[in-house]
Amino acid sequence: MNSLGKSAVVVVLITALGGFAGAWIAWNSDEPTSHYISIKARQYAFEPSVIRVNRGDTLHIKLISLDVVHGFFLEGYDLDAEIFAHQKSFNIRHPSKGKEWSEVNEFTLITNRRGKFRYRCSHTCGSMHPFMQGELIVQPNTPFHASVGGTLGLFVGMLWIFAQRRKTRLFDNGEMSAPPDQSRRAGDRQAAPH
Ligand SMILES: [Cu+2]
Repeated sequence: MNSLGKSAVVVVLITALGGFAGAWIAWNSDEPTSHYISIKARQYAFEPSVIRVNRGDTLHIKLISLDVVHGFFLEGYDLDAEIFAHQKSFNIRHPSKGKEWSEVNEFTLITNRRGKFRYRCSHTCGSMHPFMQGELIVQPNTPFHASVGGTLGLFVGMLWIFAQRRKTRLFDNGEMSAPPDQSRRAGDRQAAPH
């Protein structure tokens, strides 16, 4: 392999290493944040209709209905709710654990699963009821950290190549001590007749 090929391999390795380091840091250090979210239900939408958080965050959720009885079923988190119009409290249950409702003013959810989870109205509330839905997006944070790590790695790799090139150039210009046979040839050239 020539020196250019070797340099390329080194840069790729360092970049990948930086990326992995960034991803590893992200994986182990999702800083948990608390979010206080009031979700308003009305015919036929949830407000907000998209909730974007990071994995490991704690969500304190209040559900409010502005008109009729609505439901709130969150995919992937085993949660269903029943929201009565203009009331502070609402009912929740965990479908996998039974049909009993419990009345609460707020519930807490830790976003331990990544991905997109739909929430939809689970109580028939009118003609457009099937379209009443929103989306909880739980982001991993990983791509950002990995790209920062990768960029840093690339930068270090470039510096390394630059240092290598510079060393080679100094040799070529004779500014650094060259091997003996080369200096002799340079001397011969200078001594040649004009
Ligand atoms: Cu509804």
